[in-house]
Amino acid sequence: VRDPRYDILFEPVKIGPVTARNRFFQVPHCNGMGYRDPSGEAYMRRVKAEGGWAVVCTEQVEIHPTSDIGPFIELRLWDDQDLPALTRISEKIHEGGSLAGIELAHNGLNSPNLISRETPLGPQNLPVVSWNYDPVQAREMTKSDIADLRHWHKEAVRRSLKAEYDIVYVYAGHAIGGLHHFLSRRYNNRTDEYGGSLTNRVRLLREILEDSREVADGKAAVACRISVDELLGDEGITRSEIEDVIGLLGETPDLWDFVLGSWEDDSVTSRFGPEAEQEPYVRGLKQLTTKPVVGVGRFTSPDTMLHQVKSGILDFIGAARPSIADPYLPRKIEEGNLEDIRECIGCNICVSGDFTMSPIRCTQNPTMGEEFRRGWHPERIKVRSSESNVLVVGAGPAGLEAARALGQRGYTVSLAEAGRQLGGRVTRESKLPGLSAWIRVVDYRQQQLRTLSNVDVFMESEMTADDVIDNDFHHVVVATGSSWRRDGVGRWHTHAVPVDDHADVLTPDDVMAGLRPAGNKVVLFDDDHYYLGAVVAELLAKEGFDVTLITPAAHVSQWTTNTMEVVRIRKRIIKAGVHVQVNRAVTAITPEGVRTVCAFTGDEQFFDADGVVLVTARLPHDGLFHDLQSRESEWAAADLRSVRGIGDAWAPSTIAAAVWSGHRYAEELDEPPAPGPVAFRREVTGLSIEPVSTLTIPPFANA
Ligand code: FMN
Repeated sequence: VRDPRYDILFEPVKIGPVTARNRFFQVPHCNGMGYRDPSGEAYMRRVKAEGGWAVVCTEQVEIHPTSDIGPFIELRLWDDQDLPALTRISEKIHEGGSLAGIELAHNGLNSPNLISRETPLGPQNLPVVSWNYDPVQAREMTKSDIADLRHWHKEAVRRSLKAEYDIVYVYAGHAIGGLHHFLSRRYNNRTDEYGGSLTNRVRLLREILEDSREVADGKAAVACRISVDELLGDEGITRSEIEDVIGLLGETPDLWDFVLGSWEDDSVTSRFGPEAEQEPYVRGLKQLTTKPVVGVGRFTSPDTMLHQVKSGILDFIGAARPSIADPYLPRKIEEGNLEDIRECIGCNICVSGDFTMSPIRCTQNPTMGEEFRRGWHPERIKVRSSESNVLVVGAGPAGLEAARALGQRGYTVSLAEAGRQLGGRVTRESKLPGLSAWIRVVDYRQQQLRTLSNVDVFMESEMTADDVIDNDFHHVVVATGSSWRRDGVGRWHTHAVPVDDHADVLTPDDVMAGLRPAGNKVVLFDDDHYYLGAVVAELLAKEGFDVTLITPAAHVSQWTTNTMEVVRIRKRIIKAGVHVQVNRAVTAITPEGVRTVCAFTGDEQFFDADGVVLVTARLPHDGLFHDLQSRESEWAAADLRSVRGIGDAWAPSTIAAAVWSGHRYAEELDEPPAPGPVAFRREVTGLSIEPVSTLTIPPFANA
């Protein structure tokens, strides 16, 4: 039963001609599925609607081939051919009882048009601002281009109505939506009536909002998503300019959706920004309009949400990442099950789906992106199909999730952990600078295990193959994690690096266990390229060590370009006083320091160091798995039917991958294997009708 304090969050709110059943609003977010996997997207959105988000939006939808931001996989509404995909998504959102929102986007300067090969369009002649430094320039839009853009947007609104959307967005945010570029002095130096004064820079936004309302004609609401501060001072959009924009246009849309700065600023990770970080930027804007406003801020705490509404900051609690981690978040608040909320940890692995053009994943919610493909659901799971009992060895992220999901299926589960704490690497890593929110991966699962009487947890219970065979387990799953290598093997070195016996070499596991280099001068060799190298460097620097981070990559923590953290990481470690050497590899370690080579020329350079930390690769703890495999002849007598490995013990990867593999194990136990090599349902591209001209091949002119 809902705590009456939260009643206000469940009040219906009118958005122009439509009414949201409560104040929970899943703001637009991409998902790496888009036009390639529209059914995957449709089912993902439906689960959110079921979970109680009154409004469920698409991601940005390209309204025209000149707005092609490929290779990113978003939705398209280029012409009527895209209607079936868009309609399937709105249908699924409606099935779940929510309003469907569509974020129409002309990405202007942000679209390199790699797929359509159209010329990019912008307020002025400028290189496109795509993430990949595409060697492409946008052309300054003429009046006739502007008229075309208005026409395309109207057509997109018309198509959105056909596809039965209830809320149609005009996107002027994140320096992605092209209207943002017109609004911002950073990108707009026009001298005509679309440039110069704020009234001029806002003209196109006003025209498109008015056009959209005219076409929507009371059948759908019109929303405006806008960045409230570009965080560039007078070089870009300022908060005071946005106050003036709302003064000029406040009543034109039916809803305002406020975001902060660029996408990197808006979807900031927990390592770099707290929940509700945007509050100071958004506070006071609602008072400038009678229209409802939605805002974001990685909201996972019902009390923080309450504060946003009660203190008149927001009308709607907007969420992208919290709705990914827990599609049922509103329903859990409504039903009084706060302890069941699967809180977003703010790691942005969800964002990496977009950057790697693969279906969205989530560390906390392994079913994300699997709703259609594998039929997984964040709250429901099929009942066990046998009376088997299962031993899960290791209570890290994979083991915890396997035990939880197996328990939810009704299996009798024993979870054996060798150490004194649950959580494995997550518990250890969450003590490092900036990673404390990651402990939520453990907290959620620990809480769920407490409610499952069929799951027993045994601490300080290291298991040997004898222990397994001598006890009555039908299935054993080994989730014993991994440890960082001490020999330098990784991407750069596929064989051990020469290390002098007297050299002081540590791994991240040593550092997390409290060991420190004996002397002050430390070299950290990062050949892992995700977060840990920089986090350990930051920790040591803050403790007073003189740290040099050496990496063969072009950036520190190169892979975090995919979580949009790379710039903040670099800034943080510069501020922490860490020296950085990129494009350089450590080739030998002596008691005096490290020999290194330039990644390009091979030129050598020696760096003095008292100690070295190697962050290169990990070795799976797969001893128990192999011991059991080698004794397969004894299994039948012990009634042992299967032995499997999951998570890092199987192959080290991300925490998200470990949780996912634990979940997969639980979903698939005792189930018939997939009929073919592909374990999931695919959306296969329908072939177009061949053009007649290709059926008969005419002779070439020069034949
Ligand atoms: N914002 C958009 O306006 N359009 C998008 O297509 C979009 N894609 C996103 C994809 C992901 C995976 C995430 C995490 C965010 C995306 N955003 C997009 C930004 C979110 O809508 C939101 O403003 C931001 O993440 C902050 O909200 P949160 O803290 O609730 O995640």
